[in-house]
Amino acid sequence: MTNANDNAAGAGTDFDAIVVGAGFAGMYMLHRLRGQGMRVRVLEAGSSVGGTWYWNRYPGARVDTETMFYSYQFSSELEQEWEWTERYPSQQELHAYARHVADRFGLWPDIQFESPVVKSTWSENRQNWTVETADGTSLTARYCVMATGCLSAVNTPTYKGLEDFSGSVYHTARWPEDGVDFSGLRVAVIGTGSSGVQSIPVIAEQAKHLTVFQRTGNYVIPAHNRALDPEKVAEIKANYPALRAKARASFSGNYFPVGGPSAMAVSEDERNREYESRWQEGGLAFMAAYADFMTSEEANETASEFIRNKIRGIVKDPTMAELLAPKQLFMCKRLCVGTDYYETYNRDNVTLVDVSETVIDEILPEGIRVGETVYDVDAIVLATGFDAMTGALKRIDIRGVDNASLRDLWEDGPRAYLGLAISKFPNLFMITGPGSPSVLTNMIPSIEQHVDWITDCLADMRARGMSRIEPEPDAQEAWVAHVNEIADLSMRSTCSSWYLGSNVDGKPRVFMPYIGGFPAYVRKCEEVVEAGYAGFSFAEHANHSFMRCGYRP
Ligand code: N01
Repeated sequence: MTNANDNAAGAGTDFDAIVVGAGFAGMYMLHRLRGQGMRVRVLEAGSSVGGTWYWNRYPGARVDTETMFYSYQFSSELEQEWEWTERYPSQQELHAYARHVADRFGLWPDIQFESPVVKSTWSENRQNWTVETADGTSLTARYCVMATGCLSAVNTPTYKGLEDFSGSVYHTARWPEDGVDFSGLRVAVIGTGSSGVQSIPVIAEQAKHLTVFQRTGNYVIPAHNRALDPEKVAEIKANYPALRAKARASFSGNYFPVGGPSAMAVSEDERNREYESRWQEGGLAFMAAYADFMTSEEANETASEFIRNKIRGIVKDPTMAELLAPKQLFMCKRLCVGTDYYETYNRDNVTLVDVSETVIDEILPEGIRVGETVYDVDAIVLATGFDAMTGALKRIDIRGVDNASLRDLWEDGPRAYLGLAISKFPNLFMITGPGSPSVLTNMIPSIEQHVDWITDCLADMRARGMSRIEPEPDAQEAWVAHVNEIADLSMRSTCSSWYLGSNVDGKPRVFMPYIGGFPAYVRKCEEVVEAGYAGFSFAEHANHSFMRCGYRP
């Protein structure tokens, strides 16, 4: 691996743009901005590229979106030359892909690793950002792009006694690079979201005993992961542009076969045949069986009960099966995709502990206490997720005009225009920020759409001699109101999930992503541009005098 720390040009001096994060968003942003002739520095906390696919190295980690479509589409050469091996590739394969992209597009020299950003400050006098890393280094740039990821700020529960535990504690999203050998150990996994669902079956195979602490049972669709069929791959590659366009035109930016408008418009037999066929096919496409899962409780219950019955059929112990059977609405939390997840609970070395009502009270040196019971363990795996969407941004002390603090301004929830930019924070962009479809879509097309929008915007600005952009407060407020209004139309905004921040103590409950679908959102971004960047203010190089939206002649 090449590390740029020593050889990047211009260290300590001005850049045109600083990009925070070298995940899939930061890498593509770097590529596009360099293509505009900009001098760019990427600051990355980890020691390699890949973001999510660098940090999440837990056992069993793999993507749950079909990877022929969970991949960059900006370069047809890249699309054609890269050979995916599995329907849902492992973290290792995704990380190899990220490294390949960095090699192929020569990204390494402009990325500075092991450089977590702690502060970013706008100077109205100098019209630039000063970005500081944990080691005290500061760099300046006219533009700052936060490519910090939606699910990157780790959520670690504050259990009493955790620091006194005598064994090892791991978080799924900060897994040791050299892996962990659980052979002969009694292991606890806390959390049954996607990370728990993927790691539990793999850890159970290795550990002497596994105790799973479940607060909420989740809906898990089988992955049916398999090696990719070379003929199918060739067919997809031959038709990539059309297939990608079809995916982009779909609500979630995914290439899912779309089912009927309403689960209640068909007979029970027909509905169950549809569910069975999607269960057998596996994966997230189950969500697209009918369009009214999030608007009709009755429709939702049909899918919920189908999956609960699957669990009852798989898990031999009826009490355990009922505990695993989810009680909340289907799709309320992010749907999970797993391999042998429910089957794992038939193993003799696996225990399931319900912590929904009697919670984990404390961690003792020898184990975990729930009520009166102590579970002795040698290692604890926290599969407890993330402070999603806002966490990574709020953990950086971001200061805008008049020293405005992003943390303070977002105390009651995020406020941003299109999820791309924030009023009072000129020349700062977010990739897949709150108020954009982001986590409700296939992330890579959403990332590419934002990166392309930002790049085009900066190119337009340069062509017209503009150097400062900032959303207008009223446009931002109108967008936030719209995001909330359409969230309220969906039952998804009514239940506990990280989409609303309810997994993090003290976090305000606000449905953060835009739920109106990828095509509607893309259209809105295009309309803003067509209307001369409606809702944005610009200033010129010379006098920084403001122009209300519409600087085009
Ligand atoms: O995190 P989560 P994740 N005591 O928040 C529980 C993406 N992802 O890392 O539901 C006890 O979903 C918590 O319980 P509850 C994907 O978008 C993708 O698994 O809040 N339990 C929950 O069970 C995903 O949705 C992939 O009641 C506690 C679990 O911990 C997102 O990342 C793979 C607790 C956390 O689940 C996050 O997934 C992995 C406490 N104090 C992740 N605190 C793929 O592509 C939390 N929990 C496959």
